[in-house]
Amino acid sequence: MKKALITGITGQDGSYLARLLVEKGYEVTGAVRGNSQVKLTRLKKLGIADHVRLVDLDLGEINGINRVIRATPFDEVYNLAAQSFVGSSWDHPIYVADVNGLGVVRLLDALRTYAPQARFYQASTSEMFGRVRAVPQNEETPFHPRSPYGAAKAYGHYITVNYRESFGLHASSGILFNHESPVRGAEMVTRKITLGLARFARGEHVPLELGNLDARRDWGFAGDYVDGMWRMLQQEAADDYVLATGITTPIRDFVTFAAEALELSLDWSGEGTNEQAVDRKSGKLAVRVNPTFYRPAEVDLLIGDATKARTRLGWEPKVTVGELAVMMARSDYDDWRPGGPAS
Ligand code: NAP
Ligand code: G4F
Repeated sequence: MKKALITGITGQDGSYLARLLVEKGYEVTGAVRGNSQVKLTRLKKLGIADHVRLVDLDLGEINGINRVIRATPFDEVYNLAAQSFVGSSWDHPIYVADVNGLGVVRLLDALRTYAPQARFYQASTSEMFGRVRAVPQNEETPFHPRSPYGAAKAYGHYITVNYRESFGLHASSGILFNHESPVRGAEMVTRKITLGLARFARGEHVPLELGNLDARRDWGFAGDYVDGMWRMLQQEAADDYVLATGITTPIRDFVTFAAEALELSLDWSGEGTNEQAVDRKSGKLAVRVNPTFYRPAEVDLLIGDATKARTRLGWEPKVTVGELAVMMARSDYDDWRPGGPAS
């Protein structure tokens, strides 16, 4: 039985990856911060909470990392833990650098010292491309991060490559474009949209407030992307791979897809900060722009080229952005309870 460690197991990707590995017969250990406060909501929703062992580990604390790595001879270590919300990274830039950047080298150095045989996956991100230098973006595209989050993740990526080249670790970096699901963090735009519109469709007519509707993202389904992570660690040699769908969609269109899934018909008008959408049936304001959700620097366009992953890993994304919006909107509609949608 293979043994895997997943940091960030309480997050969206951690939960889906844990389910995949348990289904494949792995013994899964999940690293969590402070056992008394552990959020098991997602693991429970995916039916996996009772099938994983939890250990205490914070990426900011080297002693805990060393203890966990020394205690068990892991075959595979997936580093999914991070402060993952780009929007708040300007408020906590040093903490984000510590966890998302230095946290990676803490883990890599523990592996180098105590478990050089373990295979390592680093959760890198399309956010590193930032102000994109090429369209579409692939493994060769230079980075130009636009946020403290993206800058910290770029360090995490390069130090993963460096430990592979310096010490021969089997360390791979997955440059993943946005991937979503019904357990996506409520602060991310897709889930914010599906939660807000589900509430509206249930009759609570509170307008959904969003920022930049013109930004475009390459959105896939988290369940497909964790399969790509696993495939990377099954290769004989470690490497870096982009995972993406190759389709880019403006935020506004994701709103429309989710609205249609809930049988809402939106009438858009205005531009920039005056843009809004009214629900034709009720005549109520359903969506409006609030500039407080604009970012100090924006990533305007992401569209990935996953040719390398397709050809070398045999990886294919299966869920389209339209299907994703339907899946998420219906889930939030079904889970909605009076007084507020489930988060
Ligand atoms: P998520 O839902 O926000 O999960 C993040 C996880 O990291 C949570 O389990 C969180 O634990 C944990 N964590 C945060 N700070 C930590 C610390 N100091 N020490 C240990 N654990 C800590 O994120 P996700 O969407 O699953 O993404 C997983 C990873 O992929 C992240 O590294 C993210 O940056 C990266 N990524 C995500 C996407 C995407 O579109 N989803 C794309 C590219 C890359 P708590 O539950 O205690 O908060
Ligand atoms: O959903 P978002 O917050 O995701 P973002 O910034 O692309 O980051 C996500 O994907 C990255 C991969 O590229 C991950 F590395 C990262 O951890 C995270 O999972 O925002 C998407 C877009 C942005 O352009 C933002 O300005 O949506 C725009 N947006 C417009 N209104 C909004 C809102 N974003 C949020 N969160 N909230 C809004 O009201």
